[in-house]
Amino acid sequence: IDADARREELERRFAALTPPSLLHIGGEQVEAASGARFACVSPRDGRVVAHVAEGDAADIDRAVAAARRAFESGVWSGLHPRERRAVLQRLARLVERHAEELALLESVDMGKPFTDALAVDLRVTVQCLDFYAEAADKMYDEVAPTGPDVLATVTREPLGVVGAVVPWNFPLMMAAWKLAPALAAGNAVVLKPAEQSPLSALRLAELAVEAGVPAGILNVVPGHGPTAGAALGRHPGVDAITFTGSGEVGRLFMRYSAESNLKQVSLELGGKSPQIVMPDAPDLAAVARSVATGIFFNQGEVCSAGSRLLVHRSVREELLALVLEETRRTVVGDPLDPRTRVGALVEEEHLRRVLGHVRGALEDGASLLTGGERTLTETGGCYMTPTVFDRVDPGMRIARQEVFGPVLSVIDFDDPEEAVRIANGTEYGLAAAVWTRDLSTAHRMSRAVRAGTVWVNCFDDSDITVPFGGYAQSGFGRDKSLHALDKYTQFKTTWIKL
Ligand code: TXE
Repeated sequence: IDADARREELERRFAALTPPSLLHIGGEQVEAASGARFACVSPRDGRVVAHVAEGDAADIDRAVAAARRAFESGVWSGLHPRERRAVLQRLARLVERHAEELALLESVDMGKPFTDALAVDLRVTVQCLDFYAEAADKMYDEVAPTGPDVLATVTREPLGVVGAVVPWNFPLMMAAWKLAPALAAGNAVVLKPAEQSPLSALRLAELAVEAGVPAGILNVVPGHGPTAGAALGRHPGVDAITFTGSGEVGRLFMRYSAESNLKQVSLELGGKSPQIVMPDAPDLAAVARSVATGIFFNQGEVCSAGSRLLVHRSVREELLALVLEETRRTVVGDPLDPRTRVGALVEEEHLRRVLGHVRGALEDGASLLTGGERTLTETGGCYMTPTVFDRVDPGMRIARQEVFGPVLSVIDFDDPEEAVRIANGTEYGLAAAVWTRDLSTAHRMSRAVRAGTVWVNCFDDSDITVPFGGYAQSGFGRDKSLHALDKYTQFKTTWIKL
């Protein structure tokens, strides 16, 4: 296809859309109680693409009340699980049918390449809805081995009202990871999308109504963190918070819980994932491609981004040359252009934050091999050139702090123990990769590295069937897989004396 023609077509299609702009509370689309709206600015070109109703504490109150009423009524939790399955499957089909429209909203709203939004975010969202829909009527309860005079059952019950607070890097996919298992288990949900990227979640709420999700079971309230987010975290009517975002705000949610009703909290926070390349790594060209994708995919705005390349000294020169070649080849530009691999960073403030990390690395003595600056484009917008720092010491800020941008740090090592020590030497523990041909090395290192996911000879490969989440200060609780259901259910013991 002609890339320019495709880009123009997508531009036309977006211009013809009316992006959703109202809160979804109790099955209705409503203005914020205050009447306020906030501007959605596309980082693609700095243009305002929508004015979205700005929810605050009053709207969170309304949404939690609607969710509580709907939950207590049994209109969802009291359904035969098979019926919940059917509704969620209908939602999956609707999302599939509207995939291009949703990918377009996502791409323009937060800057990721449309191609990736469609191929990754939308595909995973549909898979996720289908997976938990299917799980809804296949969860069996337990009978405990209590002996002949007792029948003790251990049954799963929904928690009630779940508050989901999600970030802007995978807005729809993160929402799906939270709400699909929560809804499958019979809960009602109040979702607060990030203020930078509310559009796809609002559209999802419209599709949920069409799919037959009862009024009040899925509420979506866009708004700012310190107002709407905090109100949800502190609300006495919320039974659990499921959060993905920064460590700083994760800590706040624990405090909100402690200071309100001790609601359950699960946190998926940042990362500083190492890619460890051993001297016997298979095919360095393939490693280089994977390293580049692992850090530049989604502009590096990925919690599991492979931001540290830990390379054995014996292969470092060869690998570094290949990585640099891949980096310089990575096309930065308009998210709607099919040639683009790295789109726009989410907003000016974030671009400034990432450039601040670059300055810090230079001050600390890291050596800048390529990038490190804003990319200027014809359309304006928040673009950054893929960046590689060499001679990074594990103690430097750039090796310890999450950058959340297209910035790779190269760190050398001499033996596997040193590699593991460096890998485990940050406060995070979300993901890691090991590249080696040796089976024992692969097993030993994946055991020794403290991370929720360890990839061997690949990076970022995944599937809805495996859990995702962090060790250490990358958080606790797992998204994806059947284990995610543990966050949205509680166990009841019923002890019957016979
Ligand atoms: O995250 P925030 P930001 C990291 C990444 C990034 C940094 C800052 O390093 O550079 O965090 O990004 C809501 N009370 N990650 O500022 O603030 C907010 O409205 C209640 C890692 O965007 O954590 C949004 O819905 N809620 C990451 C959500 O929290 C509050 C993804 C996330 O925003 C709040 C994103 C408050 N006081 C950023 N303040 C990952 N793990 O993938 C904000 N929020």
